[in-house]
Formats: sequence, structure tokens, C-alpha cells
Amino acid sequence: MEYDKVVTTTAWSPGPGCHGGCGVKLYIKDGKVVKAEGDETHPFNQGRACPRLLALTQYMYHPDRITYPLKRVGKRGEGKFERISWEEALDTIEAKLGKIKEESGPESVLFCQGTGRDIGGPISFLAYSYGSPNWIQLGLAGHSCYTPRLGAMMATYGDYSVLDAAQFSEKRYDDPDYKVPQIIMVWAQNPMPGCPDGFFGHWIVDCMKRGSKLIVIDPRWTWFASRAEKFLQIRPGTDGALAMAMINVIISEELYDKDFVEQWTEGFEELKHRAAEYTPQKVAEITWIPEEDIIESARMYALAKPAAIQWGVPIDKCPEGSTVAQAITHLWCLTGNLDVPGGNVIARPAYGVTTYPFSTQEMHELYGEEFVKNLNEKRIGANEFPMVRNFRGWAQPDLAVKQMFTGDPYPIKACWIQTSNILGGQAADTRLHYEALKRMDFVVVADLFHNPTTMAVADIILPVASTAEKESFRSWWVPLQVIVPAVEVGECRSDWEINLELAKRFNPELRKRYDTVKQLIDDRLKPAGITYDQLKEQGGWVMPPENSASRPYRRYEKGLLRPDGKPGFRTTSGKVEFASKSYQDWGLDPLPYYSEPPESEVRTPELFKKYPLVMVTGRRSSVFFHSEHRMIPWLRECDPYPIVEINPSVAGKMGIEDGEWIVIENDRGSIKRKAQVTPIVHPKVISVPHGWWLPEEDGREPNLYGIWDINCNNLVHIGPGAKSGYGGGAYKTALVRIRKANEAVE
Ligand SMILES: Nc1nc2c(c(=O)[nH]1)N[C@H]1C(S)=C(S)[C@@H](COP(=O)(O)OP(=O)(O)OC[C@H]3O[C@@H](n4cnc5c(=O)[nH]c(N)nc54)[C@H](O)[C@@H]3O)O[C@H]1N2
Ligand SMILES: Nc1nc2c(c(=O)[nH]1)N[C@H]1C(S)=C(S)[C@@H](COP(=O)(O)OP(=O)(O)OC[C@H]3O[C@@H](n4cnc5c(=O)[nH]c(N)nc54)[C@H](O)[C@@H]3O)O[C@H]1N2
Ligand SMILES: [Mo]
Repeated sequence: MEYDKVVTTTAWSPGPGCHGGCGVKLYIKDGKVVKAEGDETHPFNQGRACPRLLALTQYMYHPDRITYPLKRVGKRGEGKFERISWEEALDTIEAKLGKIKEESGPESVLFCQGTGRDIGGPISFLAYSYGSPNWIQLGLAGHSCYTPRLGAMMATYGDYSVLDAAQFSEKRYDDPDYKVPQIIMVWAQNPMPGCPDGFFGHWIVDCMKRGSKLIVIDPRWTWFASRAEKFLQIRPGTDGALAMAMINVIISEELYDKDFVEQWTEGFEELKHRAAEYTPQKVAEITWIPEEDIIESARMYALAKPAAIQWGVPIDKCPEGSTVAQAITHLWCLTGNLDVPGGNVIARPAYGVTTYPFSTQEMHELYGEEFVKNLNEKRIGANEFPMVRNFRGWAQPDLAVKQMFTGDPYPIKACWIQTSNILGGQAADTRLHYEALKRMDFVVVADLFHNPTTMAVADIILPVASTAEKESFRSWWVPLQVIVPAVEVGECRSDWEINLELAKRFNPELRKRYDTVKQLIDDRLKPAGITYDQLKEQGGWVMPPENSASRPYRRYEKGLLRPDGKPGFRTTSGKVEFASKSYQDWGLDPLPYYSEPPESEVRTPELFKKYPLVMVTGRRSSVFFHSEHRMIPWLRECDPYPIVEINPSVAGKMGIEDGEWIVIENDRGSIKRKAQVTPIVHPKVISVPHGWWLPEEDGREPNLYGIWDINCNNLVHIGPGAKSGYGGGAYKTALVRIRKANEAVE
């Protein structure tokens, strides 16, 4: 085929979904994208692309895509919407939210996002310009996605880390300073379909090709597990105990890095004392992992130089996720694998550019200390949880949903929902969030497609531009890169464009600063000394130079991490803190410990008799991003049904055949799933993918695209909550039972 032009850009939602970063080429013919593929010159993905990117054209030009603003004309849930102009949509929003601000205060509006697509920047900008402190992932119980891990690393050494796959150097694996990790511990993650949190999953395969060996910790045989030296088939939610036992082995056998520990850390004796409680023998019982496997894995990891850990979201979803993450963080600190080639390197946003204020530190840099202080007065959860107050800018989701009912300490009147399908994917306890959202006076959803949330509660829907239609930028983590618009579709506008326009209406001061989105981007790019157009001209991306704070290695030796320029880490002590002073200040145990899942064979044995299976939800599919893409033909064909994976020993006993529809239930309700009988799951566990709704079904109430029948979050509770306010969303540990669909309910 002949093309009119090829546009080189970055793909970062909407389209492929995901946490982004891939360089892509979009082929344009007659004003339309006709083909999308990976850009082989881009250091992030080196030409590779996921199925969702390859299906971009089906996504962009799907007949169901919303391409102009809509207002609801029938009752909520009737599915009657009418086309309106952008002017009418924005005027209505301005008037309604303006009135709510006047009558109830700006804090009574929640600004709700889903996971970290290209949204944290625009939505926080709008929330703060409007005056609301309540920027939130509504429904994400315990804010259990990445935040507990980020918080633990920040509290331990004042920065975040990721596995070093040479991603911080444009030469990648050929960089002479780089070393391949001898051992990679893939812990509670399946990075290939997921590419989570700025990490490209295939980098692990690249490392394997160059010699890395794997230890995999998962209740399920993943592709990586089947190729690992050691596969630890763990009981869901017990990772904290396993990490403590590994620390125990590494300390008692003196396998830790003595020089690093002595020179750069403190709190070692306290940690040693705490870890002594967690003998491999005791932990073997807790975790279902044989004692010798725990010991051998700890030795393998500690003796390998370098070694790295790549970890996933189930850690956050453990009870007290921030303490589990702390224990795992200690593993790479104890073994001296912090910020060394092939270890867990410190990851900072490229050039210190903020696309998305990850932490309070960045909030201070963007908005000033006074602003953050005021924000905390009314931010939901900031007064109850010191870690929520001091570590990140978000509101706490479990308290927020309660407040939507109680109005205490102030009423919640409206939700602005942008990049989140709360009822189709994000929220634990779907019914609770459905009822909470129904109570709102006004709900705006900015999305590309209808979904159960738009159908149930949207009053206004704004049509959003895909990744191929927008101007944006990204500094998570490297390279610093721009997103370049290739075409236009209908009347769709980018999240930045929508939010900047509304922000100016609520805060006219902004008119003086930003006429266009590009001006705003240029402002954010200032720390890099480059403009959007310059970056676009030079190919769209740039890597931070050597010896800068956003490039490894061993920055703690060079004085590149602390604001005072001294060697050491960005903690009060300047050291890695095994006993965290921040945790202590926040009223938490300064040392890591294990706590049992809220429902389990150990904690609730009576319940376990009734519901003897652990339901692990949410393993990622490479053709879907959460609840997205179910309507895209090429993608749905690869993963057509809402399934449940069941071990043959369990299915056999119950006479369940592969492919048969079955019921999964607990005291909270029941759902239907198609059985996939497979030995890859542990016999005491079933694995249930999340985010399922059926776009081909009736979207109107009461059906709502079938969510009450198939969304697994009907069976997931929001959990008792973690002490820190972060962690413990019970998405991986609910107890359930299964039965054939044709059996009568007891
Ligand atoms: N059972 C279970 N539930 C889970 C999980 C689990 O493991 N198990 N995981 C949880 C986790 S970790 C997370 S982070 C949440 C995620 O939950 P969400 O991030 O809410 O994910 P989605 O349900 O896909 O909803 C995203 C919506 O935003 C739209 N969208 C996509 N990109 C953009 C964009 O750039 N702009 C705009 N305006 N709209 C966009 C999509 O069309 C879709 O309707 O789900 C949680 N839910
Ligand atoms: N294609 C695609 N990519 C995605 C997403 C998507 O929906 N689709 N979602 C994005 C988001 S927001 C996130 S947070 C990431 C999440 O991506 P991951 O962190 O990889 O999370 P999961 O796929 O939920 O689980 C990973 C593995 O952990 C195992 N597991 C489950 N429970 C436990 C446990 O208690 N302990 C241990 N050790 N293992 C456990 C599962 O069996 C699974 O193999 O992916 C991101 N990337
Ligand atoms: Mo997530």
C-alpha cells in the first residue's frame, strides 16, 4: 500500500492502553491512520509492538466510538443520550460544577482517574485549578496499585527503583557500563502481557537471551515460571512472609553485602532481630512453598552479582501492601543491588520533568508548599492516614466511597471521571460503588466508548482523542518523549485540551499563562531545556545525559541524589533505612512484618470450610487493557470469553468439563464464568481475569452490559484497609466456591 506519510510518535493511551513508552510509526493515507507498528529506532521497544497497538486502526475507527459530546436525556440508566456541541457541554459543566463549588465547596467534587495512562497530569491540573483536593482512583481499594510499592521505596531510601535492563542508556544492552542481572526474581508479576509502570516486559526476555536466570514467585505457572530455575508457587497474599524468610536466610548465612550495609545503611540490627522471627520452616507453612526452595532461592539471589527483582501489583494488594513492599525493597538493599548495573536502579523522571506528580515532593515542586498544605486540610484520608498525607497527593478511595454515603465530614456531590471504568473494572465491590455514584448530583465521563459506568451514571460524556490524535509528553521514566498528533477523528479532543480549557474557566489567571496545550507542555519541559517542537524535530525522544540525577549508576556515591549535593540518599539520615524513620513518623511499624489475608484458611477457617478456593483475579491479558478492547474484533478473537482457570484435580472432582459455564460464589454474590481446566493454577486457587463486560449486550439498566453476571469484583470486598491507608485491596485473596451452572443454588 502507498502511504501519504508516516508519523513517528510515542504510544501512550488511549489506543493500546498501558503504561506506555513505546516508539511507534503511524502510516497515514487520506487523513486516516491505516497501519501502526513499532519504531525500530526507538530505544524503549526497539521496533516491537503489542497486539493492542497493532489493532489501533480498529480501535480508532470503531463504529461504537464516541466522536462528539453527549448529554443524557432520559433517566440515568435508560441509555438515552443526545448529541450536543462542545460549547454546550463545557458551558453546562462550568455552570453545574461552578454552582456546586459555591454551595458545597470545591472539595465536594471527586476527580476520578483509573491507572496511570496519560492522565495524572491533566486531571490533577484540572482538580487543582477548580480547587478540589480530591484527585482519586475511586474504587481502587486500598489505593493498591503501585503506590504501596512506591511509598515503601521512598520511605526506605528516598527514591524509586526498577530492574535495570539498560533502559536508561540509548545504547541499551551494548552500553559498556551495563551488566546483565545473573538472577532476575520475577515476583508477583507477569510483565509480558502487562508492560507495567514504565517497564517493557520483553526486556526480561532480552536479559534471558543474554544469560539471566529466573526465580518466579506466583501461584500460577506463567510463561516465565515455565522457564525458571526456581518456581515458588505461593499462597496468594503471603509474599510478606516469604520476603521476611529470605531476609532471614540472607542475614543468618551472612550472604548480604557487608560493605554496602556498613557504609550506606542503618537499622540493620533491628531488621536482623525482626527477620529472626521468620524461619524458613515457619514460612513454608504460611506460604505453601517447601522450606528448601525458600532457602535455595534466597541463596541464589544473594550470591548472584548483580541480581534484580521485578515485582507486580499483587504485592500492593497484600494486606498491609506497603510493609510487604518494604520487605522486598530490603532484599535489594541488603545485597547491594541498589543503583548498580543490572540491579534495581533508581528511577527518576527523565530530566526531572514532571508529567504526573508521583509524590508529594513533586507536588511541592509544581505547586509550592503552601498549596500542598492547604490541599491536605480537606483531602479525604489526609487526616486519618499520615502516609496518605505525606507521601502522595491522592485522596483515599475506601474513605471516599464511605463519604459518598455519609456526607461526613462534608458531602460529595459530583464526580468527574476520566480514564476510569469504575463499574466495569476498577472498583472492588461493584454494587457499593454503583450505589455511591447513583447518589451524585452530577457526573461527567470523558471516554472514547460507552461502558457500564457511562451507561449507569453519566450526565455528560466528552469524546476523547486517541494516542494518534493528541499532543502530549512523557517523562516516566525514560526517555523524555513527545506524543505527536497524526490525524483527527470526529470532534474528539485530548485530555490535556479538555482539561486546560475547563481549568481556565475555573481559574482565569491561567489564561495569562497558557493559550495552548503546547505552551503548557513547554512549561513542564523547562527542566530539560527543550521545547515540544524541538523535541519533535529531533525525533521525538531524548535520554538524560550521563552524570545527571536521572541516569544511573551509583548516584549515592556521587552526591547526585540529595538536594544538598552530598553523597548518600534522600532520607533524613542520608542512609538506606532498614528501620524507616518515615514509617515511624507516620505511626507505622518502622520494620516490615507479615500479616495474614483478611479471608483465608488460617484467619477465617470457618469461612474457608464453606468457600475452600482462593480467587485470584486480574491476571493481565495481552489483548485487553483492564476493561478496554472487548469490542475490538482482532483482540476479542484472541480472548473471547470471560473465563476462570481451574486445576484439573478440582474440576475432575466436581465433574466440571473444560469449556463449560460454571458459577463462582461467596457471601457477596455469584458470577458466571467459562471453565478453563488447566494445570497452570494451584489446586487451591482459581484465577479469574477482571474487567469483563460485554459490549455486544444491552448496555441499559438493569443489564449494564452483563456486569452483574460476570464482573468478578461483585465477589471482591474493599477489605478492612491497611494501617497506612495504602494496600490491602482484596483483589487476590477472596474466598469462593464453584459449582456447575446447572446445579440448583443451596
Ligand atoms: N478484580 C480486579 N479488579 C482490578 C484489578 C485486579 O487485578 N483485579 N486491578 C486494579 C488495578 S491495579 C487498576 S490500576 C484498576 C484500573 O482500572 P481503570 O484504569 O479504571 O481501567 P478500565 O476499567 O479499563 O477503565 C479505563 C477507561 O478509560 C478509558 N480510557 C482509556 N484511556 C484513556 C485516556 O487516555 N483518556 C480518557 N479520557 N479515557 C481513557 C477506557 O475507554 C476505559 O473506559 O483496576 C483495578 N481492578
Ligand atoms: N495488557 C495489559 N497490561 C496491563 C494491564 C492490563 O489490564 N492489561 N494493567 C496494568 C496495570 S494498572 C497494572 S497494576 C499492571 C499489573 O500487572 P502485574 O503486576 O503483572 O499484575 P497481575 O497480572 O495481576 O498479576 C501478575 C502475576 O501475579 C500472580 N499473583 C496473583 N496473586 C499473587 C500473590 O498474592 N502473590 C504472588 N507472588 N503472585 C500473585 C498472578 O498469577 C500473575 O501471574 O499491569 C498493567 N499492564
Ligand atoms: Mo494498576
